[in-house]
Amino acid sequence: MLLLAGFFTSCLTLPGLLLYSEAVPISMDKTKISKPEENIQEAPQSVDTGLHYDRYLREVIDFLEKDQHFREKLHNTDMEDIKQGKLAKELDFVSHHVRTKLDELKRQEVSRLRTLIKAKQDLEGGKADMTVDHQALLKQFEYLNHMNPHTFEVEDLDRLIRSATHDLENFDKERHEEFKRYEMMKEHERREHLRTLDEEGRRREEQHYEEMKRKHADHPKVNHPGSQDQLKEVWEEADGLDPEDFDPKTFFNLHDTNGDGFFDEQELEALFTKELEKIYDPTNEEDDMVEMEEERLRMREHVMNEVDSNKDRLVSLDEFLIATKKKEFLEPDSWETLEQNQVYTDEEMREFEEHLVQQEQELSLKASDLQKQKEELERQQQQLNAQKLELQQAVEHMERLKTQRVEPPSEVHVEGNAVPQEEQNVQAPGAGQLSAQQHQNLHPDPQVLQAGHQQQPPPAVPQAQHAVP
Ligand SMILES: [Ca+2]
Ligand SMILES: [Ca+2]
Repeated sequence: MLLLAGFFTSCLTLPGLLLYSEAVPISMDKTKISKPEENIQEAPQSVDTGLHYDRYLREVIDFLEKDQHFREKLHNTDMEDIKQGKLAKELDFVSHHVRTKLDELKRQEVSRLRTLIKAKQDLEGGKADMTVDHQALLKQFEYLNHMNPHTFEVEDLDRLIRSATHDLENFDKERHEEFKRYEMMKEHERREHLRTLDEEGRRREEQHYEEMKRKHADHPKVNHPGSQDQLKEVWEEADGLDPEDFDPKTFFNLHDTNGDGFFDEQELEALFTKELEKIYDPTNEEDDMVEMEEERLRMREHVMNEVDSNKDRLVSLDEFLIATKKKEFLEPDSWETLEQNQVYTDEEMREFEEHLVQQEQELSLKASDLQKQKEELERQQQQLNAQKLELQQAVEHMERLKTQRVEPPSEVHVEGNAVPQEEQNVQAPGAGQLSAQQHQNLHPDPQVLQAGHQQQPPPAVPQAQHAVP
């Protein structure tokens, strides 16, 4: 039973969006998509959830399902309890072998995260001598307990389940928001473009825009997603079967591509391709393929809401068969397509544009701040240069004074002054006076040192010189 895996992989997101739209020329990463053919053989395999920790998530689930006890618990725990963390506690009863393997998976994952952090810092040009608080950086990854990087504990499983559930549940919401921003940006750019045109150009552009809108809205009737009419069309056109023979159970088995007994989100979305092709053609200027994927998402959400009665984000055969008996299945309302309603309100558009203006202002403010900083630095640099020049002149002046005044006596070496010798005091009686002088010489004013000293060399200095080891 792959309930947990099914639960997570049913929450399919970006990859699911793209899997059935290979011909669509939108620039997104398709490398993460696992091919449906690969899933057909053997036991059903879980599909990429689209989460950045997808691999870790799937490996943990795979290993847990190898454990007899855990598998049984999984089977008998309902989804709400799983989300509440009841299942995680069963980890304590999992076999030693599986626990060891989980520890290993966690260590690998922590090490992968560390590598990521390091790579990110390298990219940002982090300094070598900067001490990096890895612990603090690891904290941002909430799906494992970073305080204990070595073993996989109940808390790790609990965190993993909670994070994955939360992240996946919010995925659709985020995609809708992203799509809204996309549409507003498109409109904003259109308006900006209009501003650059003269009156005649603007008139023509507006006319063209309206024409494209009309063209896009002109398409064959779209069936209500999940209705008998819609599924029958798939049955007839995609499966090449006789509409007279339409049988819901056969239909279900045909389109449960990975054979796990459920329609997951990806499998549902695949059912809408026929409908979407009525509205969208990638070769048409008026058809936006990003909008097509939003429509696919809307359709899947609608069917999931109607049919998935236990809310596990999977449609079981039973749920499907019950739905096919309902009035909405047999006599559906018409489906309101995406272009029939603007996805953002005028108020939202106004806010969006205000935000853009604000961002621009912040950027220019930052730029002028930087310019000021630069000017200040230049001013300081000039000041420093001037000070340096003054200093240089002073040194040169002193050098000149030195060479003019000093006739260095052959025996006297100024450097000797720097040598303090306690023994000298012992060796030479009455050297207290000498010592005081030496002391003075040890801490001289460098500017008067040489001249003053050489004018009146202390009598014992040459002697002291000889005592230097
Ligand atoms: Ca399935
Ligand atoms: Ca269900």
